[in-house]
Amino acid sequence: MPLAPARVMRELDARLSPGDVVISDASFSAGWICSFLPAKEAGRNWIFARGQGGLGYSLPAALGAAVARPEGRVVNVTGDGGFYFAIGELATQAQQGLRVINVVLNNGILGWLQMWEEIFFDGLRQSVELETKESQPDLAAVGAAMGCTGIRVEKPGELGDALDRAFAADGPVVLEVRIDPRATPLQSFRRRLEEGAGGRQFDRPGATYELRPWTKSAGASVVEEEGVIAE
Ligand SMILES: Cc1ncc(C[n+]2csc(CCOP(=O)(O)OP(=O)(O)O)c2C)c(N)n1
Repeated sequence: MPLAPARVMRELDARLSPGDVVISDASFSAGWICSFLPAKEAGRNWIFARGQGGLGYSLPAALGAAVARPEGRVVNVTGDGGFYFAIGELATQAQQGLRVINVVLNNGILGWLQMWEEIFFDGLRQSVELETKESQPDLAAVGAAMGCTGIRVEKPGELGDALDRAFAADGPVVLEVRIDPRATPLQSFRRRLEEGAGGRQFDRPGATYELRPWTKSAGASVVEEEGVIAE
């Protein structure tokens, strides 16, 4: 506890068959799949939001895949941030009775951006939280309200049964898994977070990120006065 996303991939792997489709949203979901979920066969069965890496790709993409493979099983893996982009399409999945398992890796935060801010903006934490202690969206309940089976998992030991239920369902499922908000599949992020103290100090080739010159909006001066943006 909190649950590691690699465990989710491991449990998924045990239940997937050749021909099943896995769709990844942008951000860490793609890294968890690539690192820990071996493809069962060659072919276009593992589908990623590449190109622009647009969040919100996977839920509607899963709709298309499920229509194309009505006998198959489609698993959509997404973060909570990406999931929010296209939540209305859950109703379409339900209307069409599509056998999509929407696995939401819910870390309560825009994880990639939070770590990017922390590493490259000297510990800044701004506009990334998707919940507070007092207010946490219940995504399994959202799924149920939209006509899907809603399942919520918080403990690693609950995961197997939850996935068995999801794979046995005849319509769409929202399987919300609360995961560790500090988990990242990016080795470079892990290393930099362990090393700490400002990403601009790294001297390994390819390990530095040069910020482009700032374009300041009218409101930016307020932030500057607080000394958050150092130039
Ligand atoms: C449409 C779109 N808007 C913004 C971004 C920039 N972006 C990349 S990763 C990320 C955070 C995604 O958060 P979440 O879906 O919760 O996944 P996590 O990073 O926590 O794995 C954002 C906003 C993007 N890739 N696509």
